[in-house]
Formats: sequence, C-alpha cells, structure tokens
Amino acid sequence: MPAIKNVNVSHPFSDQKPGTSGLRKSTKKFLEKHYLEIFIESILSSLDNVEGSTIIVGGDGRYGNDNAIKKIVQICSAHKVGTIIVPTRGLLSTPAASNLIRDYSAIGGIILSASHNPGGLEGDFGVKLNVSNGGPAPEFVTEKIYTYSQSLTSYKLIDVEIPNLKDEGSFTIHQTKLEIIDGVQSYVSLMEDIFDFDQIGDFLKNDFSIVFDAMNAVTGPYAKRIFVDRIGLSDQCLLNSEPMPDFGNLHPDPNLTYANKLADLLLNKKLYSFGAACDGDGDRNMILGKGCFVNPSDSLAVITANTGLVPGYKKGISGVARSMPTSMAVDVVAKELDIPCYETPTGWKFFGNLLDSGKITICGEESFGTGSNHVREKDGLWAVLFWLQILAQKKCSVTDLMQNHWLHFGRNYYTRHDYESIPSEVAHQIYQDLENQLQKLNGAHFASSVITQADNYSYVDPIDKSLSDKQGLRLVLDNGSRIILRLSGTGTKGSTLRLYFERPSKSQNDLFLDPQIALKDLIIGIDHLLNIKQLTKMNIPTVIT
Ligand code: G16
Repeated sequence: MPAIKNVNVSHPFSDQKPGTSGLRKSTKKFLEKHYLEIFIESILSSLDNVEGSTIIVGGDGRYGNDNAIKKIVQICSAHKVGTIIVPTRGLLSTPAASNLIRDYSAIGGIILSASHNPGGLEGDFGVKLNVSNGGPAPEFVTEKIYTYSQSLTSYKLIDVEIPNLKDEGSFTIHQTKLEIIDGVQSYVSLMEDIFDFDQIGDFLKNDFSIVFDAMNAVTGPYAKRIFVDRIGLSDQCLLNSEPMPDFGNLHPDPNLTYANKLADLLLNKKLYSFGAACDGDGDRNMILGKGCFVNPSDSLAVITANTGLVPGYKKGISGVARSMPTSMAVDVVAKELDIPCYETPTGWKFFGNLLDSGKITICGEESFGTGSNHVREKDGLWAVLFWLQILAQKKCSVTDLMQNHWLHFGRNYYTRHDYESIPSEVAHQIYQDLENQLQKLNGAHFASSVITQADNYSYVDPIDKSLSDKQGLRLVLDNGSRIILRLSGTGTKGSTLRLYFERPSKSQNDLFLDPQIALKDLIIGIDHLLNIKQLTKMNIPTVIT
C-alpha cells in the first residue's frame, strides 16, 4: 500500500480568504507551487468526520480542472476519506454537485470553478466548498478555512497515479474508493421529477423555436441530454455546447454584454422565440424572448407567480427569498400569494438556512441566479426549464408573459451598472464617500423624492441568529425607489463597483419604458452625488443589466 507523504511548505499563504463564493484567483496564482494543495488541506482540516466519509469532487472544465481533481483525490485519500465521487471528464455543474452531495449523503463537495469569470491560462480558477446540505459553506466555515490557510505549512497526500477521468469505473486508492460516475444522469432525473418534459417537448416542436448557449462551459452535456436526447430537439438548438478549458475564449457570464451573440440572435435578428444561456459552472441563467430581455429580478417574480403550473410545485410554496439588491418585484407577488418574502445579503449561502428550515421554496438574485429547494444552489437549467414549462402551459410568448405580469402586478424598473476591474483605491473612495454621507442623506431630497433610509445593510439570520453586517450601502426613497452600492466579492482584478437602481410603478401608462430612461433621474442623481464617471474615467459602465 502506498505511504502517506507529508509535504512541507516554506511559508503559509496569507491571501486565501474566500469571497462571495469560494476562493477565486488567477489561474496562474493557483498554479503556484502548493497553493491549491494548502487550500484543500485547509478545507479538509475545517470539516468534521472526514475519515470514512463521502466527498464529491468535480468542476466546470476550465484549465486546470483535471489536474486539480487528481491532486484533491490524492489529498483526500491521505485524509482517509471513504469514498470520492468524481463525474466523468471531471465535469460537474454547481447545481448538479449540490444534487450529488444530497444523493450520496456526502459530507460535502469540492467544486472547481471561478463561475462566470473567464478561464484558460490567462483567466481565473477557483475552489468552492459545499457542505452536507448541498449548499455553499456558510461564513463560519469559510472563516475557519481561511484561518487554517494562514498557518498551515504542510499538507499530506498519497503520491500515486490517479486513473484518467474519461470513463466510468471504480478504483481503490490507499483506503479510499474512487468512483468515476456519469455526472449528468442523476441531475437530469431530478429535472424530470420536477418538470413535464413531454409537455415542454410538444410545445417546442410546434413552432416555438429555442436556442440555448452553453458558452463552451459545463452545461453543454446536461443541455444535450435534456433537450436533444430526452426532449427530442435537433442539436441545432445548442450553441457552444462543448466544454473547453478556455471556454473557446468566451467570457461565460450570461448577460447582454458577454452573451452578446445570443442577445443579437434574439433581440435584433429575432430569429428564435426563446433563448437562454448559462454561466461557466451552470448556476446562472439569462432568459430572452423574441425582442425581449428578461431581467433576472423579474424572472424570479414570474417564476414565483407561476409555480402552480409546474408539476414539482403544484402542492404550493412556503415562501420566497431574494437578496437585498434584487428588485422587490417578487415581494409584490408574495404579498398577493400571501406567503412570506425574506430579504438576505448577496450570496446563495444566505438562503441555505431558510431552505433547510422549510421557510422558503423559491429564491433568487439579481445576479442571474434563481433556484428552489430541489438543491441548495442556484440552478441555471432549472430556471430555463421553468420558463419553458410556464410558456408551454400558457402557450404564449415571453413578451406576452412579461407584459401580462406587469399589467397585473405593476413593474419594478430595475438596472444594474457594473464598473469592472477599476483601481481598488477608486472603488473604495467612491464606496467610502457614500458611506460617510449616509447620516446626512437621511431625510435629504433626491431625484424628485426624499431619502427615508440611508444605511449599510445588515442581516440577522432568522434561524441561527448570526449577524452579517456591512452588506451594501442602501438609499431608500419615499416613492419606493432604491439605489444600492456594493463592491463585488467575485472579481479577481482590481475592484468591481456595482450600482443597483430600482423604481416601482403601478400606473398602466408607465409600464413599458426602457429601464435606462425610467431610472434616469436616479442614475444621474447618484453620479452627481459621487462623481463616478469622473473618478472611474468611464463614461459608461462596463456592463449594464
Ligand atoms: C456568486 C454567488 C451569488 C452572488 C454573486 C454575487 O455568484 O454564488 O449568490 O449573487 O456571487 O457576486 P458579486 O459579489 O460579484 O456581486 P457566482 O455565480 O459567481 O457563484
């Protein structure tokens, strides 16, 4: 039997603090000697009952995926993990990982992904830990991992060759069983339990054309299994469906800027009735109709309003939740449905306790994430199927669905402006400037209204009572409008400033404006207040959603 080898490292790493979702750094940083290994050792040190346990390992296929998996298998074996489950080719979407953790009663999963950040040698890499409920590790666990990483100067591994990950199979490494499985099937079965694939198929084959863009990332194989093999569409409905280490140079962030080819097909060329895209690790989604972009906050509201049309939710939903910067469109739906609506900080991990305790069934975020209690992650393909099921039931277009929703519930005009990768000093200066002004802004006139609340959002988890403060600067106006400013926790270069603007409207004459026009006074007002254009030297944001 191969021996356990101890590897000493000359110094601990001081920069392994997980952000909004795991540790994300440049690929080259992760290739530095011992960098990945120390982080994995920190993860295993922070978990209880590792010996004899089951752990899921996989990733979004970006550069470094296979080597990292093999290294993790070696380290897990040295820690006497009982079983390691790895999907073929090491490909595992984040929602599918969440599902496998729950299916196998694993103590957790290690997911290799920098989500929507570009991949390849010049791009980013990342490592996330999900815990036994299938959801992202809560803050007290990520803090523990960080603390270990700051003092660890050694790690252990079993130095043996790991089989290639191409084919399914069962292997023994030291005392550990390595199972290479079909990573797609159990996720597809879960979707089939929730949705009526036959109804969706009949609708789509009847002159309702769709296109799904996997952005050369992890969702390609799942989409092929669902839309082509199971539902029976031609593979022409799939774009960029082969996962590639550099995502074919695409930036796998499904928004109007980075999924612009898809947006052009739907919004300008109007070639399809429905279009959708997912991000690198398959948890984000963008929904488009012919000539119609669906804002993610509206998507959450529409999904919540229509759960009765989807077999998996016919029994009803207990409640909903949204992150604080997400528009309040879903609050209006929840009020009519007479169910609770929770507001949480940005980050899927904050939904975990609400889902586990049964307080909510559906949740979502403005950052192109929607999901439910079927797993403990946001789920891109689930959202796409949800939309298709609603459309198949109602037999209508995306535009009609949106317009009818607004006519019934009113509209929350919404936009997010991102200033990406700006110098950190500039981002912090702008943030600090607003924070310093909060007190005096309370009660001040702003954009034809009055600021009734100006604060830095803090959250007490209703289940475990933990406090998360400093979660975003918030201006709430007397007319229900909101402006929120926060710094991204997922970028890897400089800092990314995010500004969120929202204005509710119930007037039937004010439902169909371009959000950039409808929100103009808020956008201009905040620029006057904080001098953003001048300080960032940018006339327009990098990304407008
Ligand atoms: C991650 C989290 C999301 C969160 C997003 C925010 O998304 O999983 O829950 O909304 O980050 O990102 P930022 O801090 O940059 O605004 P993902 O898809 O990157 O894992």
